[in-house]
Amino acid sequence: KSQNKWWKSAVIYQIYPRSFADSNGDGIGDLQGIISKLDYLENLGIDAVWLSPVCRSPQDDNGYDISDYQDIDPMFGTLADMETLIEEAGKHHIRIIMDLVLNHSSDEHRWFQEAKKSRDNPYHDYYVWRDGTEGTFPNDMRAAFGGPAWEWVPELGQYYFHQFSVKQPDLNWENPKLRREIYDMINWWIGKGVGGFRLDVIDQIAKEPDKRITGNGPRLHEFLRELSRETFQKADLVTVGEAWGADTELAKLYSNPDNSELSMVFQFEHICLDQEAGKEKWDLAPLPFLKLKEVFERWQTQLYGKGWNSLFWNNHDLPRIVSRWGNDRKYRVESAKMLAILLHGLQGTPYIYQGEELGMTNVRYEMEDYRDIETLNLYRERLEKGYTEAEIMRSIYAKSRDNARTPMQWNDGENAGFTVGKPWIKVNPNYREINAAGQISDANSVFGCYRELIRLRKKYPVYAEGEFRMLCREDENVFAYLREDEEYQLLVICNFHDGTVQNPLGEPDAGMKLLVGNYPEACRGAVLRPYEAGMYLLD
Ligand code: TEU
Ligand code: CA
Repeated sequence: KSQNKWWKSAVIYQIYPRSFADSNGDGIGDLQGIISKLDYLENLGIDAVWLSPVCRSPQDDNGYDISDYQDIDPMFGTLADMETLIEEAGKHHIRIIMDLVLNHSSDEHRWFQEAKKSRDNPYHDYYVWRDGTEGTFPNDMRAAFGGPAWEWVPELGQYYFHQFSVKQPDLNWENPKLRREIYDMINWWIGKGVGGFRLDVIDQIAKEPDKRITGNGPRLHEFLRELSRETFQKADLVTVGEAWGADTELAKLYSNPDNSELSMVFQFEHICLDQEAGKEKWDLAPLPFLKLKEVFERWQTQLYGKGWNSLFWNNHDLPRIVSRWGNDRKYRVESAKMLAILLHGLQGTPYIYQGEELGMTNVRYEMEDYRDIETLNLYRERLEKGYTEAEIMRSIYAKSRDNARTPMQWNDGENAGFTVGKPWIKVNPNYREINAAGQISDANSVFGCYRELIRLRKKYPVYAEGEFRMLCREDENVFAYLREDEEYQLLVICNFHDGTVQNPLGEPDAGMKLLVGNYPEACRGAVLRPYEAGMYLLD
């Protein structure tokens, strides 16, 4: 068992490969493209890259529908390219974390092709089937991307269960043969030298559809402990489970310091706050700021010493944070840095999603320019339900997953330097102002701020280990907290508001050393300017 927890002071960078860098002009990002940007990533200072899926896939859900777990999709390159990436990244002190999609496979996976041949095919029980008659579903469960969660296979006279698209049949974790096959596959990747895994919707593997159970099924942690024992515990890896259904108690199980399950989870409590209670993410509501503070405080204090947090504002499913909870018009740079400072002072492992370090923003496309299956289905469904076009577009502008999937903005040249061909999805038109080339050598850029925050986390153990204390809990504009260990006290003050506010902590005194801020001159007096943020070391 490995006790070496390198990932506690690491910062991880997420790459969405198809939108990162295209090396061969087909308009789709690829592995050689990533290899060509390793210097950029090393300069930023990150320790590991989480790669969204690059395995062979018909791309119904952009790679989250895998048809061969042990091969690379030709769109991204070859297995040899993947081996080169792992090796070259290593030379840049970067580990490669793969995305494991274990809740479902593609319907084009060999297992599923076999499974639907007959009820007594050895692979039939790798998936979740129910008898029935055509048109009468086993129950009324719905799939995440719309429509029923059951699909009829006339040849078998059975339905298969799918929590996501029809092309993503759910795997049956009750079957020990399937589990063994998955462990062998994972160990094969470990043998290739990957640095860890991100586990897609891992809280949904132990489903019991007859009881309408999808998340947090009764056997979930039993399966996870077996998975961890058979695979992850044999190497020095970081593992992070995507768990929409995790509260702090469950997170302690997942990230138990005894290493019996995973290193940490992604939990989404903070990121679901700006939607109407009990409704969908498309049903927009203003962010309840005091609630946001309460959620962070609860996670920071309850996991202290008992589990491990991941820290994120963004990923490939979420809108851009500067557009969402900052201000991408008047205070783009200031608010992007404020959000970075707020998050990077907390305990946990920070994740930066590609382009976040540049302050990349949401987009507003014509409907025909959207690509995401979830967005396309939503548009159709809500039109049918009688929503107006304007209402639907408002939700899509705010929450479409394509906000995160526009090509990485490398420079102000054609297609933002992402491709010399025609990009698979349009580039955000603001790439002439917002791009990496304009920021990498500017310490005052958003990039410069992220780079500094990463450097500080490596320098002071208080970031990884310090205790968290919330300050001025009731303040409706300011998010402020302390982190403390025996040696250091770190103070973070953030004005979350787009106007000037009173600093509830009063005027900064001479004993406060500013480590990072987001205005050119340090704060004077007892006010905080719009989105002003500071991270201080106290003596
Ligand atoms: O996402 C899990 C998930 O539940 C998503 O459907 C999420 O709710 C949605 O994107 C929010 O709008 C993971 C992956 O991150 C996502 O990209 C995949 O589409 C999904 O699993 C299926 O594999
Ligand atoms: Ca390409």
